[in-house]
Amino acid sequence: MCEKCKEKFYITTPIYYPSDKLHIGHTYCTVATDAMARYKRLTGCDVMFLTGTDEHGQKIEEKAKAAGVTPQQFVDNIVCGEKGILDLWKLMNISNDRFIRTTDDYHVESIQKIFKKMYDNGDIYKGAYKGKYCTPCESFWTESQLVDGKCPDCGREVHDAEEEAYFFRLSKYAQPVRKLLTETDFLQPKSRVNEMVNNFIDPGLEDLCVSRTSFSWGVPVDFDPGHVVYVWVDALSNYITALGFMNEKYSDYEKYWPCDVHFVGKEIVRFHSIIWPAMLMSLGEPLPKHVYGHGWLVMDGGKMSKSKGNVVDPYLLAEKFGVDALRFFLLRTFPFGSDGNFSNELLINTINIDLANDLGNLVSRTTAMVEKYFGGTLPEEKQAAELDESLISMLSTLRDRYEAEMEKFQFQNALEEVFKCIQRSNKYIDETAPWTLAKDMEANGKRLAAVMYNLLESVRICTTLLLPFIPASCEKIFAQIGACEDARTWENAAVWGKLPQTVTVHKGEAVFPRIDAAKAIEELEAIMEAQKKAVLPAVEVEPFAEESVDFDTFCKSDFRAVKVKACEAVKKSDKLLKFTLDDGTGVDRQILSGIHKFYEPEQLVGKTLVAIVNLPPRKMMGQESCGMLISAVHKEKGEEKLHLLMVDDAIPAGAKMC
Ligand code: ME8
Repeated sequence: MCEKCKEKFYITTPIYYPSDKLHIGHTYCTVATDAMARYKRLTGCDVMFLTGTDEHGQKIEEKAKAAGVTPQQFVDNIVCGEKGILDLWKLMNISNDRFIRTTDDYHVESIQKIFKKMYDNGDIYKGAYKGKYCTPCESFWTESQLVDGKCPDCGREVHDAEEEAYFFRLSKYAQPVRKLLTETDFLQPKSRVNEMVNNFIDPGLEDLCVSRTSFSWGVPVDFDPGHVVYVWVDALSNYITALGFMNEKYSDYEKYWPCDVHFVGKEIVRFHSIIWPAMLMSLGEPLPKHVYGHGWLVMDGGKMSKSKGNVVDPYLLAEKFGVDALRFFLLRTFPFGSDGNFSNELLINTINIDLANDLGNLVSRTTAMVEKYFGGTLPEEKQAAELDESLISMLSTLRDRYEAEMEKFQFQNALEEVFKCIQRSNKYIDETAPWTLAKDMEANGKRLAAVMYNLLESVRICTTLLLPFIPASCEKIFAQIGACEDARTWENAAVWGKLPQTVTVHKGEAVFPRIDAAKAIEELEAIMEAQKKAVLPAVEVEPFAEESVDFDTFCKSDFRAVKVKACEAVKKSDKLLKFTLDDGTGVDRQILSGIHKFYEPEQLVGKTLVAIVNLPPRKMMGQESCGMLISAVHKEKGEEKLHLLMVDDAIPAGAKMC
């Protein structure tokens, strides 16, 4: 087909905030988009795959200030620096055709023109904004949208904010957008439609504040200095500015717009399915065909986030298990539309079961047998048998079943279809028992050659369909089974018999070696625990009590200096130490304290401590405790720390603390 006649396919990921290093959750969306783009290229489409970075906003401005650099230096480092976003996409073998940064000059120029066009057509007007603002999310919220008084997206504190601002007449587009969501398949999966309509459109769509004056790191509104364009107007427009909309840098807008699908995480579906179509309606431009809101990768039930210390580093996993294994795991394990709970066990099991056992074994057994029984090259003459038919028919129709799932963005199901065929092929080895046939080559040589050929054909078809997911590994497999270019095409994935009859195999290294699960999990857990600790605050103290206590009540507590005469561990207890104390009364006082984790008894003998002595006596492990020793407690890197309050030894036993 000539280049011009090729079907166009335009697909995007969200543009990422370069505020922190990206984690495996971010990688998920980009890998899915890459698989889709590679699949469409395989089918013969002319694909435009766009990704990029969303570099403006208050959060970046604040982070740069805290780091003592300019915002531009700050984002340059996260985008282009070592192990930055560009490096990560290179590592993950992401095949994007274009990369946009919202700080690129051509994008800035387009944004100013887009803003002006909507202002000129009356959809943007000047007003004053009062509301609740969440700084990390850069979002204004109305009182009714808050959840327990906090930001509905991230759950953090919001604050009152008021500023002169421009507004976009989002309310004007409520009905057309509602129609788009409810009467077309624009927003997928379908389950996300109700959420948008019930939570955002039907309660009343308010006009949207689209400029800010409280910070300056953004695209300036060129006709009103002091205002910068709201970061979401700036960010969403990337999908058209990157094609050359209202700029001279590119000229692909006519060719690729409207977009076939925007892949986005579920928390930003609101921006893509309500604000974005409304903006395009205002600009008089065509709407994207689909927005697909995928689920989150969660860990221990919560979204991964750096502040929770539960992020998983894609560099670490790719280094340990290989890029393809990681790409495969992400799309094979979780249905794209739902949340998926990440765990190291799941990752390693998926690699071991699907890649090492099923696929890896099929390839290595097949190539090893062709080498062993035929010196690597199959003979021309073969003998078919009825047993082959079910395998051949399952493999010849695989492409259609796979295609149906890929067209719905159901990666997990598409891979399931492929792996059913791989499992079927492994079963075919057991059914045909080549090692038995090989015992009498004269009688069974032709039959054995047919069995081997069928296995190689199965591998070829499955590998072609795995190309979008594990491209580098597929190349290795093709080389091992001797598949030439022609045998690797989409067309031939639905045609049986495309490997030459006298194909030569080249058995190589195992493409997916088996992982020692217990060892790998132990190593990963140790690394992740260390990472978790590294993000915890160095020192954490208890929040101060909010309730005040009146002076008389406070004075009722009798704090005294006490001297440690003896100290020993309580038998059968890991925690308790028993203190014999001189409290100045002439009668020894016994106090038990659960601090053995922090002190050995011999460290404490002779010390002057502080105890509260008028608490009612308590029994612990059958022994009486008359009072409580006072300690300072805090956490360091999440670990509890305790220091007994020790005072000057010159203070006599029994002295009152007041
Ligand atoms: O939202 N699992 O950028 P972002 C799955 N700049 N996906 C996840 C995830 C997880 N644990 N964590 C993040 C933005 N993501 C905006 C987009 S588009 C015009 C502007 C996904 O860097 C998230 O859902 O915070 C989103 O789709 C993408 O990563 C980028 O997130």
